[in-house]
Amino acid sequence: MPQFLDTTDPDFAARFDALLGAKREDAPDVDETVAAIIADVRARGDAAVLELTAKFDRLELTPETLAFSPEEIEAECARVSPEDRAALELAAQRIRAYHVRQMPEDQSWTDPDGATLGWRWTPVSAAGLYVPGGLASYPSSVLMNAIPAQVAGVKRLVICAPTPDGVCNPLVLLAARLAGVDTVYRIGGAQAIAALAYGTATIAPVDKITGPGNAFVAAAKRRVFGKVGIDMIAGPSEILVIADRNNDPDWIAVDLLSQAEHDESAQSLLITDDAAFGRAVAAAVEKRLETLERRVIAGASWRDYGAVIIVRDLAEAAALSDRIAPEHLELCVDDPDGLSRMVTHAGAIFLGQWTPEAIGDYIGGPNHVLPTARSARFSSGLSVMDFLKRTTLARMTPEALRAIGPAAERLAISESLEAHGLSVRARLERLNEGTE
Ligand code: HSO
Ligand code: ZN
Repeated sequence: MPQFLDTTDPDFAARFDALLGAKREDAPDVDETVAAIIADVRARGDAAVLELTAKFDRLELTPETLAFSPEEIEAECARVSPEDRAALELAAQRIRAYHVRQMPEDQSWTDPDGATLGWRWTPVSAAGLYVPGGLASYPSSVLMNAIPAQVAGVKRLVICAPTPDGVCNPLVLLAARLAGVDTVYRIGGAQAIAALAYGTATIAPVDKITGPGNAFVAAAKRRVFGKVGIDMIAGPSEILVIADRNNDPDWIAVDLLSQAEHDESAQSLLITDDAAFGRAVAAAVEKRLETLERRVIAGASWRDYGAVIIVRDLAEAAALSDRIAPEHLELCVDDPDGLSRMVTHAGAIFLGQWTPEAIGDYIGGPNHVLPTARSARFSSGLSVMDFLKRTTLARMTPEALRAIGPAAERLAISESLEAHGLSVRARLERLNEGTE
């Protein structure tokens, strides 16, 4: 059973704080190992990558077989059933249509002083997407990472996906192909991140690395940040459902379990203004847990980190939601739009009882790479913007320099940066000579 909290309980504030502060991720300290792996890849390049892949993934590769060949990709994609292929294609199409709208526009204007100013967006030249092996090798995540990069116009898009014992997921390769990925390397772990960041004889370096991974991958991404850009370090999944009594408790139960089943450290929370409904949902979760394939994982998450919170009204629910700043927020209430306007901090909002969060994980269109661990207070989900950078533009005319240059000179003097001031003064003097 999860925790039950009630905002009228005298100890509510303390218990809510404890819930927010609970340390869910017990990431092992692998930083030293990762530092050594990165140093090894930097020093020995392909040889280190091949050795580490043989050691960790039990896979003997050569520089020639590091990447899947076009024929191998073709053969793997042919193994995908027509039904799976159609679903993946629909997902790719919907995710692309959503992300195309995110493309920001360049701007340019001339201000009253005569200065022409603006900015221009350009894509990073190359991006590397990490796709974990094993349980968390999600084709949907390939689409969610690669399509924004493709829409942004990234020229070279590669994937690193470990294939322990040589086993790969054909849907991952199909998703990569649908999203315009150029090359898929069958390598993983910190060695893959190091190869992407620093390059080897076979793997050209990239400028930006995105995608989820285990503790080694996360530590490696942290370490190469600065040499390359990274997206974020994603924590375990979270869902907060705000539901009134006009819902089927079983629907809400499976929504809560949909994120609990990701990870024992995932967190599923229910806020409701009806205590009896809250108890009914908790009972429905227990019932579903009897048969759910991932009952061990989902059960542990629900028991250790799940909670049902009873509030007086929906305004109270919105205020608590903002303190939680959940990755996913489901609003199963009569007026989801109204409630949504009362909420500021959430990675993604799902409005109304016909919008289970799983729609967002796969097919809705918005990205499923979202801020976790309350970071929705200051950050957003993955987008086209993550693969773009902005260059500012400024052009002065003689009149514009005459108008605003003296203030620049003044400020340069105040900072004791003489050459700064002189670079403006030299031009202003020419103008004062009247030759321009
Ligand atoms: N809900 C996860 C993403 C995902 N779900 C992938 C299914 N597949 C992110 O929090
Ligand atoms: Zn999910």
